[in-house]
Amino acid sequence: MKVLALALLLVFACSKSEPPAQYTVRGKVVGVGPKLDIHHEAIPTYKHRDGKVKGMASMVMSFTPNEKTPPVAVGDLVTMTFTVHFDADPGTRIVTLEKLPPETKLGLE
Ligand SMILES: [Cu+2]
Repeated sequence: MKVLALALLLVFACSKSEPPAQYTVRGKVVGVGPKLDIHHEAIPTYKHRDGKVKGMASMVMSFTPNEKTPPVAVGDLVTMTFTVHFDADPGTRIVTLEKLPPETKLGLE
């Protein structure tokens, strides 16, 4: 039974081997905790779960930082690259994040 479970697990894992989609976007930090809440600009190239490019509007979303993510504060403007994992937790993971000059004009809605 254990072997079967392991086999199923492997099949499951292999079917999800497609690399997660990655996007680069600018935004403003609006919340800091274990996750960062970031009001991001629109992402026209965003692919939905069905694989179709439908874009994502400007909105506030939570992103999970990593050990290399520099400390940020509410109000900081940033540019970041993140990955989307539709069936995993966390679903949105920061890959790289850099602060932008505070005078940067962002298109937030
Ligand atoms: Cu979003």
